[in-house]
Amino acid sequence: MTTSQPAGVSEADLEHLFDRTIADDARIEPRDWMPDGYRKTLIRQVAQHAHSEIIGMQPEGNWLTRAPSLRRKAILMAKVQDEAGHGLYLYSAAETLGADRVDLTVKLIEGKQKYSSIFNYPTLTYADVGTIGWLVDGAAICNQVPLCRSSFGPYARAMIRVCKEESFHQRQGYELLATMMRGTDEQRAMVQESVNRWWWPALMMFGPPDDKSPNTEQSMQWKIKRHTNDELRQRFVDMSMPQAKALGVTFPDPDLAWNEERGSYDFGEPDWNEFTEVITGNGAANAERIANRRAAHEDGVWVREAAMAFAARNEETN
Ligand code: FAQ
Repeated sequence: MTTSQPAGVSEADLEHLFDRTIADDARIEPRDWMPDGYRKTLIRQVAQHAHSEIIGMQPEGNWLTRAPSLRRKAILMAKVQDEAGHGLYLYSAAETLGADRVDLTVKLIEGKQKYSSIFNYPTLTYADVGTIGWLVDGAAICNQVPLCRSSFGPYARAMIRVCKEESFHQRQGYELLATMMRGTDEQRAMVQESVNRWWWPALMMFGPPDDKSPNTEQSMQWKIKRHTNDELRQRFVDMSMPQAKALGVTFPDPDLAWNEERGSYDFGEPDWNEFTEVITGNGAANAERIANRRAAHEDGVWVREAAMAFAARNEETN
């Protein structure tokens, strides 16, 4: 990893320029000088984000062969492919920071880097496809729209396109659930049961509470993050409640209630022990997700070798 330091310019001057760029709300670009901690934090967050998009293909991918119609199958296939694309933009953004894509994947499959807790829950019914679109993509949008203003240029720009696609994902999930809610009692029950399972894990996507989040303060100072985990969680609850009412479902939280004074919903505490278990590898689907990712990585060896050989031959002939 290198830090550009033009000859004759002191580290203090570069740091000053970096601080001014952040204070002015301008973007840090890959060739700019940046503190090692800033680079390290970004690689950590962007890699975790990239891994989440790629691992996140699995829960919904589970229903591709069993989608109930050609139309639903085409929508789902497009959505899952979009997630692959998001992973690729994000690995590219990590590469601009000096990270190596294969190295990041190896760290993921060796359990040295995290991915979002949400993808360690199984998709038990077809309604889960709709609920993931509505709540999981909904939470992802809530978290990622502010990241379009993140201080690191390539990450912020990647987020603009990602958010546009996530909005389509959220709409297709909502539309799927709305269709099921207009169906039979059995379908309505299937939707409610699915929402009951995904609500709390969706709230956990925003990360631990602010007083237990070791990275938030520094990431906010660097304007990598623009809001705290709790601020975004609250925004998500407020955004989801009217949608749930329109859909005709409830969330499994007896403490959910409108707070007139705050102009927001009060809500209960997620089970943070469960969150810790899931992010330390003990969730229902962790082992399966990583085993699948490892197999795909190993199956892809010949493709990577062929691509490298092709690139090397092109270089020789040019
Ligand atoms: N899961 O100090 P903080 C998607 C870790 S994409 C697992 O608060 P930070 C699209 C955290 O890394 C979903 N680990 O950390 C889609 C840290 O561990 P470390 C992914 C979590 O970074 C939809 C430790 O806990 N989105 O859904 C989680 O300031 C459908 C302490 O936490 C992003 O990655 C968690 N939920 O804030 C795809 C968005 N939360 O690294 C397919 C970008 C926290 O120190 C289908 N990331 N941890 O060992 C972010 O905004 C932030 O990284 C947070 C965490 C908010 C996730």
